[in-house]
Amino acid sequence: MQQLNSLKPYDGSLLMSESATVDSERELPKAESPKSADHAAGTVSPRSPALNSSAAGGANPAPPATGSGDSGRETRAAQNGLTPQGWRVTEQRTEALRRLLEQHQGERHLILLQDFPDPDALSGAWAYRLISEQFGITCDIVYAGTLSHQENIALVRLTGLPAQRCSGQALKEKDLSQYQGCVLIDNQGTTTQFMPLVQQAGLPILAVIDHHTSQGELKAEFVDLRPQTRATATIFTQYLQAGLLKLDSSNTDHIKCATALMHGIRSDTNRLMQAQEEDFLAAGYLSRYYDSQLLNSVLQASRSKRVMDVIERSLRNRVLQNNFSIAGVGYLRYDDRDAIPQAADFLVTEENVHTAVVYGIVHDEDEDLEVVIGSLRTNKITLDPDEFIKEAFGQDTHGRFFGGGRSMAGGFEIPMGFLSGFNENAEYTRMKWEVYDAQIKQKLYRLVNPENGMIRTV
Ligand SMILES: [Mn+2]
Repeated sequence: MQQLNSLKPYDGSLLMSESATVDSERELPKAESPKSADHAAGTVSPRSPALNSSAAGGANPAPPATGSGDSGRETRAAQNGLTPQGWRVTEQRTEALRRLLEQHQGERHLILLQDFPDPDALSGAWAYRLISEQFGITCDIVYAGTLSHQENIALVRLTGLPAQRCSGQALKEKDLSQYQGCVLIDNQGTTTQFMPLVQQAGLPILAVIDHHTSQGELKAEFVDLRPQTRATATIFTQYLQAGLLKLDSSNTDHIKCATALMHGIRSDTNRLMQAQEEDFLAAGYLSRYYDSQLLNSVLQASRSKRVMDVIERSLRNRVLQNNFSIAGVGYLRYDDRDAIPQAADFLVTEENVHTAVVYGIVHDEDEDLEVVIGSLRTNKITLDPDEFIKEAFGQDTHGRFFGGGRSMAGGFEIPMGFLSGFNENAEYTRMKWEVYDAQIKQKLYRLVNPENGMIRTV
């Protein structure tokens, strides 16, 4: 892998921002191949032996949800990469969701995504919306932050994915009384600024469909939490396979949604390199419907100049110490915050570097908001990003960590409190950055420096 790294020119076209680190050596050579995305897409071609059994279902793949015998169930379970028991659970949950939607026919629901929605969340929400339409339910998909990664922007633009940004003043003024309930997809309400408003308005949570570890008690009519599943898009694909919505190849919305789900699975499994059997088989099912050219266009989305500039700053400012590459990039706009994980993705490809940490101060002048955002990427199997970030930065006064956890992958976020806010004075702004830069470096060096024996490994 090191060899590949050192020989390979930078191929940045296919980096996913919030996909986690590579956790298995076996997977590395593929991961570093310049054409890895094509390879990954290739794994879902009908030639793949793993998918032949699934393809054998023929042109009418959606099995009836209920009322069939156990042998049929076993076949379908095998097709979905689940044990018969696992498939039964999926069928039961699909039925429970169907009942929920039946009970709420004709209503209007709000689908809440995390503030910085990724393809997994976006595609799952779209699938939910299409499923709900069959029950006369209207869904508005909203997020309170921004779409930052160029691939996510491309996904929404190219597929016409019906998600709306609702931030700042629009968020405060959002009329929630038009909704009868809300739905959380690929999150549990802890990563959306909408949650306090929803609670204030007394809007009931109807459904939570997510694959992150449980983040506390949730009062919802329907909960499908699967921490063992790699992507929410996989869960939704299984709902489709269980008959909740019959995909139709002549329906462009279905084709585009299948394409989005394929992208969702890919991006949450590090281009399928961390996919499990059920993810591959979900992708295999989608391969009958998705538009590979459209997916290719999404993946080819180019970076903005400002993102390129942040990557350049990370290169210029990086400090190498004990195979760690650490770079502060100064200030960047809120809309470009995804440049940070992308810069980290790039720095970790340098020879003799196993871990990269990139951070900067993200500011939103409209909102007068400033926050330190950072991202860690590692190829080191024994380094757990979650542990490392928790160890490096500790907790706030409420005992909350500044990052880590599966929902954050290798990300961290440090509020600036009293020092937050834009200042006209360039000298002041520079000083403020230098203080944060020095403080973060000091905390990281404490772990990076092996003399102290403090590198946390698992
Ligand atoms: Mn996800």
